[in-house]
Amino acid sequence: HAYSLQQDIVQTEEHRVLCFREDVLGGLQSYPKHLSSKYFYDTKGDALFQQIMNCPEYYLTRCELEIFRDQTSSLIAAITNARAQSFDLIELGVGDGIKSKYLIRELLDRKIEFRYLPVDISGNILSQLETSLSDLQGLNLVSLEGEYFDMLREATKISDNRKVILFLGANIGNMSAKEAQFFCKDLRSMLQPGDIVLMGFDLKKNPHTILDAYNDKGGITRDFNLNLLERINTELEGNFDLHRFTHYQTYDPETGACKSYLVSNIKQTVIVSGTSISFSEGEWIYMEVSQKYSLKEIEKLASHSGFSMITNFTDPKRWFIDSVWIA
Ligand code: AVI
Repeated sequence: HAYSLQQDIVQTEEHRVLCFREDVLGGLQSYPKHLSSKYFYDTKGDALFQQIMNCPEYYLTRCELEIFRDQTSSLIAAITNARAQSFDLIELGVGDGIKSKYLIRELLDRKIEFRYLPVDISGNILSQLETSLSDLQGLNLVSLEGEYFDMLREATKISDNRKVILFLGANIGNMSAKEAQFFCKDLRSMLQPGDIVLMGFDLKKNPHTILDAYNDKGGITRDFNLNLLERINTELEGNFDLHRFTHYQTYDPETGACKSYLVSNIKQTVIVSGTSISFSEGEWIYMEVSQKYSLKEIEKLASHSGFSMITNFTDPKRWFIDSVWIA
């Protein structure tokens, strides 16, 4: 039995690398070139993202933390129902889970019955999370490592409890506006009437404030982007020279799209898994979008995907919003 389990682990690891290679080569052989920011989060990427969240320019985490710290009771009122029915609290892309810990602690203190199922693509961050939650007595915890919908399906298999989905940190922003529409529709199709979604959005604001958050003076965001090239070097036998690429960040206040690119400083050829990829001087790789929303756009996203917006929570500066929807 132990042997077959070991085999299983090896196979999923092989499959993971296979998908990674296919995505990377597909993206680098397209025009324009692109990579997926979901691959930012290896062990080094996790650490860099922690540093970003502590950057003075990166306001998002602090704003949402304020919401969770100062409005915990109202948040609980919004996600629990009158019948005090037990529920599954499923968090997609949990990361370090510091914000949700406010909620979880309060739910436990009030003896509200629930189970916590954090989902993340990074097994590394999930084990860190388990350690950080280990002081919470009586927490019923099941971590799920993998892609959002695969794990949501797993969670649905485990039980048919009422579901409360947390999707915080403006993770939705890492999808294009179109992808976000599909995502929310798919999410709705996996839920039952009465299930709740609590989604964090970064709001449109002074474009300088937004651009600065992704162009930090310390260059952490640059390193965060470059780290994906390093990951490709290590995991896919690549030979990217990180010094030959420059981070380029943009924000378009009209569409709300904040995008990052890596630009090739020179004409060059890079090998990835035995495949040659050539870059002209100034050619870019599109790395990530961090989409910003207005309240109107959030309302539209909710209603077009079959949810009703029940309430919203914002920080005092009104820079960030946690929107609560019911299926
Ligand atoms: C995880 N995600 C919401 C972050 C964001 O703001 O888009 C990732 C990030 N990229 C650069 N800085 C932070």
